[in-house]
Amino acid sequence: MADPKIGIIMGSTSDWETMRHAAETLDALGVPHEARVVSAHRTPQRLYDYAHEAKGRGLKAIIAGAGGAAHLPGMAASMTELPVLGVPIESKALKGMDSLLSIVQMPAGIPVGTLAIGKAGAINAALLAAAMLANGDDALAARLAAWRAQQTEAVPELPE
Ligand code: RP5
Repeated sequence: MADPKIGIIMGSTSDWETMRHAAETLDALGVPHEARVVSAHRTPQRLYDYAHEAKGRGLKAIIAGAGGAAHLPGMAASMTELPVLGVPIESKALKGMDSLLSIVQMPAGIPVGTLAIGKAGAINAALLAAAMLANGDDALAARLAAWRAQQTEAVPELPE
């Protein structure tokens, strides 16, 4: 995608099943984005380069998904001034509680905006990133409002 504004990174290809929901939500809102596999422990140099270059390449926020000992969002946040939104991936062993606590419990000084575990977190990270961009983009603000109105209209009054 040309001129991406949001970078979606994840620790493994196995995270894509969750993180694709962030990408699809940004697609629906017309927000240019990119997706990359960037592991804090398996590809540390790739993470270093990505985080250090992100702002200069024109990205406005990073969505980082990781599972288990999920240090990717915090490490990324330590190396960029861009806002970083963390998505805890639902791990097999601990159902994502490990990922959640690893991401949310950042010591004071380097923030990571932490979302819910799994698909809901991925979607909400995209919505939050879009809302940040919408502060300076009236057309995007209108698309975001329309997306929410459509969601409201799609909720039936009766359960069946
Ligand atoms: C983390 O380890 C990734 O974010 C992923 O959620 C988890 C497991 O990775 P794989 O073993 O499936 O590659 O780094």
